[in-house]
Amino acid sequence: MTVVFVPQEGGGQTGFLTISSNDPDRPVVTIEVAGVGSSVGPGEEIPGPIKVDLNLAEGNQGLTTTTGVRPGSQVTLQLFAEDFPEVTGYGVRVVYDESMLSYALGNFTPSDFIAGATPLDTGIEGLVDAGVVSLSGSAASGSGFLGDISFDVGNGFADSTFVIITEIGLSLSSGSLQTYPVRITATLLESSPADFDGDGSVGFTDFLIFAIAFNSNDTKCDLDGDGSVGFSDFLLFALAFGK
Ligand SMILES: [Ca+2]
Ligand SMILES: [Ca+2]
Ligand SMILES: [Ca+2]
Repeated sequence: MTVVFVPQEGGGQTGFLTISSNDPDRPVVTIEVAGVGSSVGPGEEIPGPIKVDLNLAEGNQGLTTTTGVRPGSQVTLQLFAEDFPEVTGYGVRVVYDESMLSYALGNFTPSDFIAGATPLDTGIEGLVDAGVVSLSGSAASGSGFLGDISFDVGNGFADSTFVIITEIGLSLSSGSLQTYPVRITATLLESSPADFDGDGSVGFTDFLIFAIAFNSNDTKCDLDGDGSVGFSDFLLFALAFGK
């Protein structure tokens, strides 16, 4: 039986798990449970044997903050093994703010780091467990690309949000399970309103879009919201340029 702990606030939490059954000797069993909540926000990083990278180019560029995130977009984290012992499987527990992001089952796409391993993912709102297990006994060790995990950005997204790996589990070839409590954060930031093409920065292509919209009533380029694209918008655009 798996018990999932999703605290509404950080810090230590305790409670009781009561199991009622038709066992005549012990019809009710009460178990004390405790856990530590880690909030979905900035905090001290606790590294582990998996790294995240928000730069989708091949390889680990170590990008842990990305801009240009907007409602309706999708954010993908690349996962990388670092000096794994010989493993037949691995998993990560990822928490996120469900008012801003959502995870659809199947949005974890493993690499062939462990040949022929079977992907598994499960989750509830705000939490996903994803990983692979080798049913054939194939194993792998060392460092390398593990796969992609993607989140959909909802209409509730504004300003910034975080995706945090809170636990890593490795299934060792010896048969034992090694777990690591970690805190590995990917920070997702909204883009500037002047990033008209949504590529994450305000650059020359945005200037071209602005130039075309100048003197029109294009709402996207009406940065001060006065109903038309004019000189005051140009000043706001100039302030954002290059950021
Ligand atoms: Ca990369
Ligand atoms: Ca841009
Ligand atoms: Ca305006």
